Amino acid sequence: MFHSKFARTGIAAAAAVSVLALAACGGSGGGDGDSDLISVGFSQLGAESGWRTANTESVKASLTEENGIALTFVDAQQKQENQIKALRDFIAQDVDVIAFSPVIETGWDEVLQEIKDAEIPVVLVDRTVDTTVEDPFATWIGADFRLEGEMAGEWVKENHPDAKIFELQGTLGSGAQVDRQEGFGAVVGAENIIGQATGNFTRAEGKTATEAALQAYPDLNLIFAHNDDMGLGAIEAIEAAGKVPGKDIILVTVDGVRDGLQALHDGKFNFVVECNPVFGDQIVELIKKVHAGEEVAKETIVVDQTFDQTITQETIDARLF
Ligand code: GZL
Repeated sequence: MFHSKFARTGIAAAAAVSVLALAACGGSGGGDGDSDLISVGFSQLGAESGWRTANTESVKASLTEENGIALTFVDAQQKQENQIKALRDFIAQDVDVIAFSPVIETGWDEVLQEIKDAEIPVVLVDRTVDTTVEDPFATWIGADFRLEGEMAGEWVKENHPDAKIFELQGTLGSGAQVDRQEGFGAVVGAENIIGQATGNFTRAEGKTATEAALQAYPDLNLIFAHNDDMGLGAIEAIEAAGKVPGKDIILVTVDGVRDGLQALHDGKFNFVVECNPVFGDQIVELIKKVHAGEEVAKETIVVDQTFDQTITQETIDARLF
């Protein structure tokens, strides 16, 4: 996944050099100049899910003045045009560093080139980009979405090899949707997936998509949802149809937010692949290194784990999100 991502974005080994060059020519943007805080423009894609809410909380708790950051945080309500506007505003404000989580992978070429021309380094957060711009960002931090799909697929292959699978896709064209779908399909076999529809990573749209799926595919008996929120919406639709989630219809999801793990503990989900949103502290460290012109790893993988119905209430209660 990362090879294809880097290949897609044409990132050359020169990335490290370009970051050092930025520092050398003082091209790291001026921010307000006289402040010793690092001015950071952060474009968050939205507030669509429990995962995003936890991620935003982690970002805001870490990118603070006490940690040396002057943060401008903008929520895009899941609209790419809002993110692009925010990124252009950050250029106009001449921030020191730009960080953003792209709602979908494509459509960023123009603004990424404008950011590069303004010599403002980019820290890419969570979602991935597919761009022709050379060396578009200094570093990316997030989860291995393809592996998450593969882990979900391995559990299905092991425990429900003959399942008739319906796939609730995340936001179409987002890195999380593309790669989870690829990883899952590669393991279970595309021929075992009888239908797919997007629920846009939200509970409401996951419910609507599942209502339609239950009508269209009466024999479906397993749903792979690209996130917990769509899975929770699916539970509502399944129960409204007079069926028992976790029994009549097996539910496999990704994220591991509290509501999802509670559904797992209550027997309504069957398997959850974690996608940890709490990495604001790591983002701060990357921002400081990039701003200082230090070489940083091109990617930082946030480690995940998996959960099944043996999960305890104590484990759920002790979690950060
Ligand atoms: C994954 C993140 C996804 C979550 C969803 O890192 O991009 O977006 O899985 C969220 O809950 O909407």
